[in-house]
Amino acid sequence: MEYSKETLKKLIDEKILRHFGCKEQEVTEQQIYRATALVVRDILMEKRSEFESNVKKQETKRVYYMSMEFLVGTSLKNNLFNLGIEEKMRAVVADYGVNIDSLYEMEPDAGLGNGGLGRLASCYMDAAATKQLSCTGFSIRYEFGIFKQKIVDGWQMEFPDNWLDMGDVWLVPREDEAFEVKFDGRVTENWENGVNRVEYTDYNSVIAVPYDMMISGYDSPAVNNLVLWSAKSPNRIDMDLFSRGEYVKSMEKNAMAEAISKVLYPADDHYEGKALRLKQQYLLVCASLQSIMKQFMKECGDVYQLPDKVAIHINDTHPSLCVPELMRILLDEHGLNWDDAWDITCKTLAYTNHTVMSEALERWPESLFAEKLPRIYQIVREVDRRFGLILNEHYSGDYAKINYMDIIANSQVKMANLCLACCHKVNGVSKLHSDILKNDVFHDFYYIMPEKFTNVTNGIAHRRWLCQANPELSGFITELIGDGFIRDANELVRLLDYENDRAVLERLQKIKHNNKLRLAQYIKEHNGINVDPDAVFDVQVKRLHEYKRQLLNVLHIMHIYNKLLENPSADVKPRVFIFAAKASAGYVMAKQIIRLINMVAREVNSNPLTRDKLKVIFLEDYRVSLAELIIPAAEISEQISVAGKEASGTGNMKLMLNGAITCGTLDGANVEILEQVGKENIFLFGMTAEEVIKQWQSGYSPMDIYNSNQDVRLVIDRLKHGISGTTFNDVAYSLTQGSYGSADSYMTLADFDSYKNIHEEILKTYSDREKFNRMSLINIAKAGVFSADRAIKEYADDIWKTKSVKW
Ligand code: 26Q
Repeated sequence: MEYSKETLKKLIDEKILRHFGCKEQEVTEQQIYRATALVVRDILMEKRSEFESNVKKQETKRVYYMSMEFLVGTSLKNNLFNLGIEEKMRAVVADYGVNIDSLYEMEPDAGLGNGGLGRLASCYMDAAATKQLSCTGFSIRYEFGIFKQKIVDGWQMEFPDNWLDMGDVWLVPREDEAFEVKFDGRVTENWENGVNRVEYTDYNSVIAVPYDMMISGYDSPAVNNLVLWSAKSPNRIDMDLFSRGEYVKSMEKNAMAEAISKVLYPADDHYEGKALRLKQQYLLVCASLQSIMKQFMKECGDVYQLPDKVAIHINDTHPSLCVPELMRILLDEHGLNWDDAWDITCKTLAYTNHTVMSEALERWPESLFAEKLPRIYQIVREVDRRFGLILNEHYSGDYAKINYMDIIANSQVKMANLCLACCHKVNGVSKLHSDILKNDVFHDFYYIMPEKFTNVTNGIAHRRWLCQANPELSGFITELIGDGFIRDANELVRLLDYENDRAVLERLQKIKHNNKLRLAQYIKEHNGINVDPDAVFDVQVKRLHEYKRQLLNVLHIMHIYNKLLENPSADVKPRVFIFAAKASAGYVMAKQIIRLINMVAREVNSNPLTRDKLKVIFLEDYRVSLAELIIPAAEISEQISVAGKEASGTGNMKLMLNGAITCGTLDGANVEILEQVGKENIFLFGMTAEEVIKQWQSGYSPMDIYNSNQDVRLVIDRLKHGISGTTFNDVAYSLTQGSYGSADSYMTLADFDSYKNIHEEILKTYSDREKFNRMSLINIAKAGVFSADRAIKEYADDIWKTKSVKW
């Protein structure tokens, strides 16, 4: 259905009257925001019902994307854009005297994720809907998403993110589709006439209530659902306790049940065996699988056909309880034998790995697992026993290998091994990462089941990250090559026709300048600092982690500062180094690094000798909507992880698409960016993944670098002597001495010189603006392969074996 401006206006008027009982004259901006969102929601709902009936008619294979995180960001602009009614709606709200941009600013981010993995899930939902796939996302409706970050005296402080206050407009509660989820208790097995009857008693129940968030495709009839589960207590109060006068205690159980969906764990770097996290994971898996099976039984009814009709994707190991839970359903509820149940489970599930860092691989304490999920534990034990037999066949006598590959070993349940043993496909998220999985981390699995391993390089929602975040650039590209790139990002290569067109290159520079002005304005408002929009904007935005090496960036800035102090009148192009990053709340070193960046900023920005040539900005509370402001203004994209550690990176793709040039190591998807743009259009430095391993094995000694490299020594000594009155002895110690005998684990000092040199090269190149602009154009032109549309098609074709719904 087409919506005219008049219809939209009428619909909003109705909402205002019905929901707020007021007329146009009395309405507040916030009420207009809500009314507008509700009208958009109704439009989506109508489209969704149409799309669903086609999915049913065509018996399309359904995909379910299970993820503990979906970093949705804001929805109003995205939905209006995808529905093709943004301009109309702008005019409608203007009739109320409101600028639609101020409605956009009012909307809180749905911060239901930490970083890359969560944002990837959201980008994929967008692409799947655009590609007309039937794809349902499942996650948790955290009452509090990723914390709000404030910087106080250089320190990160965390505050709760009460997003539901305003963000709930996009959620449609479905109390009628709630499911029971059971924890704790005891399991007994009885063999009756050759049938194993499992009895589960003394358990504690939680009710999982779904909330639907609709996700529309761009210029597409498809509207899919992101289903978010909320935990509710089954009994409002415990009447036994209540009647005994224990009023407060009677409420306690409620609170315990409802705590499950209270808050997102803000760690994305290391895994912690917390009972509440295990319960969150089981809530997601158990409720989602019940919902999937209910739909499937209604539409098909033959469990043996499950793998033909349903694909379930496990986004990292966080939802890996899908393996034993689907087994449980098939065994205990459908009465299948083990072999058939296992066959169906393996063929239905696929798993994406997002990390090679061993501290991030999930391992649950066996006792906790057995206590919280007794039936699931029994099933995992049996999977482990049978997998052990296979391992014995292949690696008989090699106890170290078998121990490493076992699902249960040393009183731990290893979730990645469980996924590898079961899922029919396992993929890494960039070519390099997938190679490392095959050749190193999971080599012994690859050896016995090579057919499972595959690669799908990550992708990003280019419509959000280019068309919506950078409308001026997007508009200019449309002038040059038409608007076909919005649907098919590969069309961006046609920009190469303008590679030597002076006017085009200058216009690109002008657009970048405007975006820099917009960011400079924000910096002025939030940090109280004036930055020169003609300076080079050098950007590192991502979660804070040692392996991502924000420390290398800030040490190098300290070095530039030293050089400037030696020669304050040097004729160098001014630079602004921009950081934004949240650290996991318990990650002490990460927080120290944030403090260091802020203290360096304080000193550098206030020194009259240097402040016109060098500025350092730390923008607090990095989130999707802030990324949408920073990325279009970036000229240099810092992707400087130690090679071999960053599985892919997706910020690198977003920055490239907006014309920033990558300054990076050969890590993750940077390798594929190089492949696209060629070595003349990227600033590469540092050791390769292989060199990192070699150097590590041959005994890496950062102290030797400290002793022999004066630039390094000056910077590290400065950490010890203090910056803006604060010393950073722990940071200096970890770089040179290190605890547990591992100094500079991420080889920051080893790559220092190479990093310093590449930055000199960057400055040289920037002084030839035409050359730099051409590099920028080439980066935009070659970013098409990094669209999530490409990635999602690979998942659909190679892993899920599903097709677009025809229209
Ligand atoms: C695990 C257990 C307990 C609590 C938290 C976690 C947890 C949560 C989130 C562990 C890891 C994460 C997130 C990881 C992540 O974002 N990885 C990134 O995924 C991106 C998408 O594939 C890649 O581009 C990045 O390279 C990778 O670091």
